[in-house]
Amino acid sequence: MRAPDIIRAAYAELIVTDLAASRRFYVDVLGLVVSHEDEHSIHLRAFEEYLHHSLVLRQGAVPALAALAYRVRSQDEVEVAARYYEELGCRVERRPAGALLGVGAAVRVEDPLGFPLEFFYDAEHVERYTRRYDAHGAGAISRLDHFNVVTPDIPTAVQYYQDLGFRVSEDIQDEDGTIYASWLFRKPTVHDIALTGGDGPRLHHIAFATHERDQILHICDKLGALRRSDHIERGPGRHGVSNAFYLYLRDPDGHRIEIYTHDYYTGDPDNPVVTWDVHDNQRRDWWGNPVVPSWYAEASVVLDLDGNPRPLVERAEEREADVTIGADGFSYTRKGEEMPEYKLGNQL
Ligand code: 4SX
Ligand code: FE2
Repeated sequence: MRAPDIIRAAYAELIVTDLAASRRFYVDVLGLVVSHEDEHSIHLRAFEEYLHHSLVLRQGAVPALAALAYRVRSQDEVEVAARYYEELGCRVERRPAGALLGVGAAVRVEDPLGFPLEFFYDAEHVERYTRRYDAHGAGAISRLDHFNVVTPDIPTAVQYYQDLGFRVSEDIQDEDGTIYASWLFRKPTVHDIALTGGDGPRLHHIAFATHERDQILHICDKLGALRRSDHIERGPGRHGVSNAFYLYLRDPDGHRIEIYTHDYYTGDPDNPVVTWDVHDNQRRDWWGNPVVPSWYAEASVVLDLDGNPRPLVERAEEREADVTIGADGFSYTRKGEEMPEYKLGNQL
């Protein structure tokens, strides 16, 4: 059975414990556009999106990921996805038209890595706010860009995604060939999905794109002005991997949201893969700023299709945080040179 023709990462459904608090964060602070809301859920989109939603917030008891949705190229591909996962022996549920607000007949699966995935094509079109500059504000978020998930066995996960038709753009390895993280794409950017090595399945973050770095800096300024700087977890900064400008926020439930801009085009068939050394201090922050421990350690619980939390499988291989914690002397800014004394204290 061939793999479905996936276009891109399209939306995420998150369980949140206080819908009103989430609304204040995603709508009042981040400026996402409400496509639908009722007492159980809020469907949101960013300014350039014309499909009904790129983020669904659903009220629930425990913060968790309920689904990551990929858009496929046609309605026929939804059934191709169903058969593909049936053949893999995965649990597959068809959601008829009308079952999911804003999207047509879709399929949800529990994938081999333990993640709840959705495949859809038909979707309700809504107003695209591209030229609604009156509504944008200085921190305008344009569109969903990617998902990042935590999974214990990166080579197995990379193979699974390559079989689905994704291509690797960048990864992080050590000299023994241990792979700590990998970035893969369908749309011609650095990624639709990033695989982060750790106990999984867990959701590391979902990322939205802005057009400009200024918009990310404005979000920081706005959070400061609102005395909500505690939503900022990491950044702003420049990634090594992807070259994107970034900011990581934590929502009121602790779900991690990245705001991301200025990665690069990857669409040619011979797009070169970039491999980073796990000891390179500039791999995750091009300016060499340390990554905060919570960024490595914390991630959201993932639900099965019944809404129950998935048990975690531990990562057996070395963890990136352990490789880079402490003054092990193996990290470098210039290979072969010692780190200056004042840097050794914050090596994570
Ligand atoms: O921290 S990394 O520079 O490895 C990185 C993390 C690069 C791109 C991303 O989207 C990300 O979340
Ligand atoms: Fe990211």
